[in-house]
Amino acid sequence: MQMFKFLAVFLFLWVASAAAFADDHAQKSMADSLLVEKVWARETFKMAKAGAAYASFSNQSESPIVLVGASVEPEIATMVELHTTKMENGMMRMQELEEGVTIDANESVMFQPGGMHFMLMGLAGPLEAGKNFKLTLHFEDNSSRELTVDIRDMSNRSAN
Ligand SMILES: [Cu+2]
Repeated sequence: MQMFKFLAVFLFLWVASAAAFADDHAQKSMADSLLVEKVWARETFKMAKAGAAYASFSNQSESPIVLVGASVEPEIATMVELHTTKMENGMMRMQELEEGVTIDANESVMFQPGGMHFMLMGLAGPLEAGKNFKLTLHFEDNSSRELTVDIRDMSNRSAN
């Protein structure tokens, strides 16, 4: 009899944990719900201390995705900030997006020249056209996603 009780409790726990596990996986992480395209950076001059990277994002889920930050290896730059560009008194000014960037359900957001961008601060060396580097995106739900950023030459001004 004792053995049956034990078995019943064991089975209950097993089923409960299996259900919790399935629940966990029913909802995709923010990182997995995002379609990322056109990932690139502009080459920099030799002595540049900062660079910019761009990408376009499409949220393919029914809930908002919040990009809270990004990072690169120290061999590339010391830190990455999310920036936007605003016209102020006829001057283009960059501003940090401290709250991150929210991509609403089924919406797209473009990071592109003259607008939002990943600001690479403290470049370890110039970003050279033809090379690439890894950029990791960090999301509000603690998921992350690694991107390969292709470096393009200055003459290539289009987002493609
Ligand atoms: Cu910037």
